[in-house]
Amino acid sequence: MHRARGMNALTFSRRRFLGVGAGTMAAMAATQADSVFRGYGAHAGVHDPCTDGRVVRTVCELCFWKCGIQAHVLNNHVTKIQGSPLHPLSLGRLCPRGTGGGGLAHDPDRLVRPLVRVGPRGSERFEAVSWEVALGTIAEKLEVIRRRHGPEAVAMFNHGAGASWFKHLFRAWGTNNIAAPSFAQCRGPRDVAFDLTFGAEPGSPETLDIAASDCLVLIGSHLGENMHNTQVQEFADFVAKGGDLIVVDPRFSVAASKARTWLPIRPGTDTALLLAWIHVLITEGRYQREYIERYAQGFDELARHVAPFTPEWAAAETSLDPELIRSTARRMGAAAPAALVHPGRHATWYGADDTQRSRAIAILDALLGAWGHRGGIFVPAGMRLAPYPTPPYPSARPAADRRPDEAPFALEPIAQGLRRATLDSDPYPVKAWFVYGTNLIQSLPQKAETIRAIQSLDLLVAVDVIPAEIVGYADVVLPEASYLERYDDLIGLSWRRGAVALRQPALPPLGDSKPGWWIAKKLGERLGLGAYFPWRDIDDYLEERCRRSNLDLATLKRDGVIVGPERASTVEEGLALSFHTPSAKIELSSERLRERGFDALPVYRRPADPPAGFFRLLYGRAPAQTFGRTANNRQLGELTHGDRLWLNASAAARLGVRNGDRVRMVNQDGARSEPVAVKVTERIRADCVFLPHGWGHTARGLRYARGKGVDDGDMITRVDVDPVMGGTGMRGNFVSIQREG
Ligand SMILES: Nc1nc2c(c(=O)[nH]1)N[C@H]1C(S)=C(S)[C@@H](COP(=O)(O)OP(=O)(O)OC[C@H]3O[C@@H](n4cnc5c(=O)[nH]c(N)nc54)[C@H](O)[C@@H]3O)O[C@H]1N2
Ligand SMILES: Nc1nc2c(c(=O)[nH]1)N[C@H]1C(S)=C(S)[C@@H](COP(=O)(O)OP(=O)(O)OC[C@H]3O[C@@H](n4cnc5c(=O)[nH]c(N)nc54)[C@H](O)[C@@H]3O)O[C@H]1N2
Ligand code: SF4
Ligand SMILES: [Mo]
Repeated sequence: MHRARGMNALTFSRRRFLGVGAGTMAAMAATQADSVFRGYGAHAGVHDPCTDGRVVRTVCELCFWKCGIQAHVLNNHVTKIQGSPLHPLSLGRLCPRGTGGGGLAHDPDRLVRPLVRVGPRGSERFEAVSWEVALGTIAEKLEVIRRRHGPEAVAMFNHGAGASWFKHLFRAWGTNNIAAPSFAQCRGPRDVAFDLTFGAEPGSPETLDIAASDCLVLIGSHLGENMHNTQVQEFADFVAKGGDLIVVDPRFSVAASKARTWLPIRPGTDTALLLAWIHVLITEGRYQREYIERYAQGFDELARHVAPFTPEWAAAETSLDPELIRSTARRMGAAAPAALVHPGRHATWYGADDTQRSRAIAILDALLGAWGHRGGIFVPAGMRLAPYPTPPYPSARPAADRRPDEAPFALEPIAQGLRRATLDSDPYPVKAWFVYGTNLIQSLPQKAETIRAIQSLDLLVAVDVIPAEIVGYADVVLPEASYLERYDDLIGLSWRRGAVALRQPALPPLGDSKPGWWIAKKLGERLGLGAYFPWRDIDDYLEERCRRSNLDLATLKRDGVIVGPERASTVEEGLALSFHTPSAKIELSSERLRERGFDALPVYRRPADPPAGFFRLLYGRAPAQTFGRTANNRQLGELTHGDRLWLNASAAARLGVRNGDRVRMVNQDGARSEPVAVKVTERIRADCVFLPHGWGHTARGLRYARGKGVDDGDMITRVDVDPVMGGTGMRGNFVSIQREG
């Protein structure tokens, strides 16, 4: 029955999604007239066959940006999803992924029953069980682990808004081993660098005043392929008004195609370019002198440090024209303080110098006066959200992810460090993984290590919505209701004005899937942690939190969001700047780094060149996909059937490879990929290839995605770890291209 619901919705909504012709629409309206138009009073005068008038305002979870959406519901199907006009992150519009949420809710491959493993780990052989049995099994095994090794022997991995219930559960249980690949495999270096420099992170969502900027510099950030909705909307406004766009990318990205200047940099040499830009701004006196004198420390040391880094020096490293390096710096200086070097997001590129490269970006932004100025980085406001009172968490040993002195500036536990501790029990054993909403097999580099660690566990639990690769290794699988079928905790937003949003169900949970809040509470009660879950149900929880936070739950349910009062977020609006660093200033030169034995100012280190016959493997995003999590989504999958490997046209000619040919990659360690189709293009340098991440699924249950494209992770056998914060640089892998057949 549940399958049937999925299939119906699928065929119906897919036609909608692709935009059916008027004739088909009329035919469908005729056959569905009764159910569609009866009771359609809510939008009098507008006949929209996608809905019976029920529109639920809630929050997207097709990625982690948390846009407000309006889900249109017809006969228990989500037929259309639009951007909520009330939500500050969507402003009535969505990215392509967000519109395809129905393809997840109605995915015929959804997990709909709790499962217990019956074959060896990884065999994907399970037996369906009741929630009683599934939760009982987990609780029993966790208790044994606690008795033998202590509560810290449990690690929790997570991603997404729904993880909050489980973070609460495991803090109450007594472990600090809670990590997300979105730190050490993503934004960690950037967050640490901005924190060291400005005493604050650029935030998620990044608080960038893109639309108001006069000059925007994108280093790698491939907006338009990276589809973070609000940024892309502001970027479109910026381009439309003729803003000066400078894009640094070895690939002619979508963003590069909108730029006044594209700088096709030699991969891995960005720090050299950044140092030269700093050099030009300082030696030509084009930085924001008053701002720096007032707010920054370490300027003289910085000026001395960059003196040798002329554009000519950087040209030799980056392969860019020195005059272009000089003129682009002058353009930034002329637009400042309405000039912005995007801090980036996925910053774990080359490992050793990732935090330092991000530091160079932060320093450049400081010289431009970007922090706190209109057209730069605005200072966000939040909204006060009172917690539902629960007992304090027990004290727990420090996380097992790092040895003494390792990655001293990590702001969160590092995911691959927990994997390492699982394998060597140093400083103490890790025996169970509880995995919520992260497909560790694809998102942690060095897949073989991940599988080895998993095979050594006493317990692996996966909470997911579809049978992703990680699910196939779990001992117990807990099917969560999709984001369109559940309440989650209140979602606070720090933005130009603070806001609080509500995720609420548009549909009942599919099959026997359950919302995360319910799963965490039931498991908590079995583990003797009932005092940490004193709410009767989600209504009780939300009502109490809203009451304590002075928010009206009925308004939240109606609008999906409550936006806070106007407040100054830039100097131009009257904001007084303050910096939460030890010196209370912007730290151009970082004493904190120096004290721990790191360079106080960014130093450029030349990356290794690809050996003869090899290309550097670069990876990134495709507009209609989120990592691997949307590959099985029939609506979004219609748009990208797997993805192609970008190869430079002259390199392709040399190799005798034509557009569309299938090739295999073989990396420097001999790892061989499955066959992948080639996109032969002038849009990438000849020393690298590019692959969108998120394909190459192997899980049997992903009937639609399985076997499409290849996983960049299969070629990432080497990582270079950032000594400052433990990020895994994943772009130090080289591949040769071998023709198939
Ligand atoms: N559609 C879609 N959008 C997404 C996501 C998604 O899954 N799908 N995920 C979101 C998440 S979590 C993140 S972290 C972001 C990631 O997206 P971003 O942070 O914008 O991009 P990166 O992954 O850092 O970099 C990818 C780009 O860097 C270029 N590049 C590679 N090597 C170098 C180099 O050495 N120097 C320079 N200058 N450029 C280089 C690549 O050609 C590519 O264009 O995207 C977000 N947006
Ligand atoms: N090789 C390589 N590795 C990378 C990257 C790369 O580009 N290449 N990118 C890195 C980056 S930037 C990031 S942020 C990380 C992201 O990596 P992850 O955090 O692993 O993110 P996803 O791939 O989106 O995995 C999400 C999992 O959550 C499940 N899921 C989706 N919705 C729900 C839900 O509502 N509830 C539950 N319980 N589960 C749900 C999906 O089915 C999927 O199994 O990966 C990093 N690792
Ligand atoms: S950026 Fe797209 S996928 Fe991400 S939350 Fe917004 S609409 Fe959803
Ligand atoms: Mo990310």
